[in-house]
Amino acid sequence: MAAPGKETLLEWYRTMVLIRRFEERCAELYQQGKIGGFLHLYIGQEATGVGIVSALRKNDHVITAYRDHGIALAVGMDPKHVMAEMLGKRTGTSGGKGGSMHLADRSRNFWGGYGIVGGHLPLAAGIALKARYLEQDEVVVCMMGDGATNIGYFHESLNLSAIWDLPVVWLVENNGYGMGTAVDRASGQPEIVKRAIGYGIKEGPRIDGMDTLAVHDAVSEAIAHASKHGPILMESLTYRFEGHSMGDPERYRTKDEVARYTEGDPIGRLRGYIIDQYKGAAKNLEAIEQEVVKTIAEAVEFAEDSPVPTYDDLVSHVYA
Ligand SMILES: Cc1ncc(C[n+]2csc(CCOP(=O)(O)OP(=O)(O)O)c2C)c(N)n1
Ligand SMILES: [Mg+2]
Repeated sequence: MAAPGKETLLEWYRTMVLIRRFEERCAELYQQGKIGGFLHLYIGQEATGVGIVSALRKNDHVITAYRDHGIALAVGMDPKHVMAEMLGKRTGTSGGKGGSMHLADRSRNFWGGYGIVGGHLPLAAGIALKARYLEQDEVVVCMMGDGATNIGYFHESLNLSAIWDLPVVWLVENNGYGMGTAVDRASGQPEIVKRAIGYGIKEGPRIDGMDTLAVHDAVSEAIAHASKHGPILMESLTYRFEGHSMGDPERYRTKDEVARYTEGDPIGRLRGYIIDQYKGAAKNLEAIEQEVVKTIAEAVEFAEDSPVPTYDDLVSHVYA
């Protein structure tokens, strides 16, 4: 696959730094009681999110679970309105009624943002069925955690995708744990891609999910496969640097293990690659870092200054 050029690499870098800084601020706002509910950070997994979104073609779709801030920002949702959603404000992307786990933007074919583990897999199959039925060349990339692969929806959705020949990339973000349970304690077959054989679908690769370029290339190939031949199951091997959600005491892993992974920080890796490839790119990277700090400050200001939903907002869009 052709190597991405400097502008593309800088754009990926910008997005990854934006996600990291956005979530660092979210953690602070959570501690201050300004963000309520659950907050699951994507920190450490940015290469996977940005690698995937950068591989989508114009009309492709992406759907994910509750660890969704990175995808929202990578598809280009405005950080101001995403931050307002985090704070439950009226100007938020779901009018302040969804919060952290329910970011979505139909205009960008980003279908959310779901809190029920595995609950979005049948929706991904449905979106793909629409494309297949209308003979549209659209692929759905359905991201899920390793934990979601042990839920009944996984079986139903992968089986349907096989018999209906649906254009889906089933993409497991394998970060080693489902809450505090390690993959090999939860899965009889911890090499999750091997389950493809049970459904008669293509067994895709297990890729280094900390390497943005590797994710981009592998997902581009998987999309090409899904578009021509139907479903494929692949894994991006990644790691979350923070706890499962805020307040996780993290008794299931050692500090040494976390330190080993943070040494291979995906943002640092992409930074190093760009500097190796392009002499003098350090100044571009620094400019991007400064610009992101400004973007986040503006997003927080916008969100804090925004009004909370009204009573009428509260009782609208409610199915009863
Ligand atoms: C159906 C269902 N069961 C249990 C939960 C509680 N729960 C929330 S997150 C989670 C772990 C999922 O882990 P994984 O799919 O690996 O995603 P990760 O958090 O690692 O991104 C569980 C069990 C839930 N939200 N939904
Ligand atoms: Mg997991």
